Amino acid sequence: MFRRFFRRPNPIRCHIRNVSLFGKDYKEDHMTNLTPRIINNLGNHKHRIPNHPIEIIKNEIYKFFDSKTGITFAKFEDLNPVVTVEQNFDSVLIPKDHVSRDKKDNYYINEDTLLRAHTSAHQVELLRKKESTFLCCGDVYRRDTMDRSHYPIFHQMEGVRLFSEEELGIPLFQDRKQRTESCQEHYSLEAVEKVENELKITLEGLVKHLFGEDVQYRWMDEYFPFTHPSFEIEVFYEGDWLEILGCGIMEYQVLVNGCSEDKIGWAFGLGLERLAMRLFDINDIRLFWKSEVVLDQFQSFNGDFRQFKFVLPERKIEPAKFDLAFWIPDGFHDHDFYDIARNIDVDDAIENVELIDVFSHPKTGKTSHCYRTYYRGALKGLQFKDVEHIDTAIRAVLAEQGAGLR
Ligand code: FA5
Ligand code: MG
Repeated sequence: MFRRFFRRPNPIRCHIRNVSLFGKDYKEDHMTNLTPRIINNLGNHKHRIPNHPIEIIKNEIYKFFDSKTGITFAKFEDLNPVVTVEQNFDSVLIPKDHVSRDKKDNYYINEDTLLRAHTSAHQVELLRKKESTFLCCGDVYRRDTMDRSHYPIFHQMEGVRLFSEEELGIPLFQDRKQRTESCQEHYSLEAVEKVENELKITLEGLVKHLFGEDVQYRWMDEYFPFTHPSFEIEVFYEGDWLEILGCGIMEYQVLVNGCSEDKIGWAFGLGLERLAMRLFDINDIRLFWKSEVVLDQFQSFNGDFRQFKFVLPERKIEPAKFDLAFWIPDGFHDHDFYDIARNIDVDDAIENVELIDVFSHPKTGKTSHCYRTYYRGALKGLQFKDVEHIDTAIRAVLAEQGAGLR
């Protein structure tokens, strides 16, 4: 599907040089931080693999929207994950200096192009195609921490529903001069209340459809640059609250960008892995990538998604621990360490990594980081001899990048 070029072959080089993705060539620049590990998994979307738990959840959400809401949502699940900075950030009003644009958090192909970090990247593009009621599902990519609930590739579903004045039956617009906590400056309070109510009823219906009437969930106020007001839903899981989705009333300017300036609308974005983890008791996000085991068990899935229980692999050996301390190169971030480790650890032997110590030398001004890496496979325990080569390769890349190993 895609070719890769290295200027000079180097098996441990972390970042790519020039790359061809889905038949298009991209040039590297100062923003490039895409790794071979990510490229090799690009397009490997779990939401389209029959009987994969991510696909099962996707279909169950489709079923809810198709049968319970009384309206038709158009569905998009094959949009290119390679998007422009404009699509991912500008089109949804993310300010130029917003932290979410940071190189440490995203996989940039170059300064203009990245792998989408959320499915909201497609809101405006679909609105411009005159879609006004849709669900959009896709693989998303983020440089993140390394533990049992974070993976650099996961899947989101975006939902958007617009309303015209005619549909809502009340005036949409009112020049309110200033926005308040509960209402944007352009819309009438009545219209916002009605749409917000519709959003909340819809999403509460979805949560109950998935988890049952007695599910413990709660609404939290949130902030997103592209919705106002904004909310999150959390569900109770393993003794704690787990965030499953963000949502809100779409910013009027997003509708303007999407050539839909005569409407009002809601949007949400949810994480499919999080839903599947809670629903099927899959307690390690790496399991979604162990197709042989996951597909084998879900082969017998009979459609009763609430009764189905995933049998977790039994791992008898405790994680093997390695500590690694080094003087960080300029601009080094903990996400850089996790990404170096992920790029080398192609079989997912690492269960989690903790930054256990940060120390600044009073005389030299240098900073040292110490990381503790826990090695244990999602399917089986691992011994020192199984993972030593990974630790050695991580050290070699750090040295190549100018880290002073201690
Ligand atoms: C967003 O990505 C917004 N685009 C969502 C949105 C859309 C808000 C439309 C308003 C309107 P957030 O970063 O919180 O928001 O991610 C949304 C969901 O994706 C989370 O609630 C969670 O379920 C899931 N998610 C986020 N990060 C991860 C991760 N590292 N691993 C697994 N799931 C994740
Ligand atoms: Mg969030």
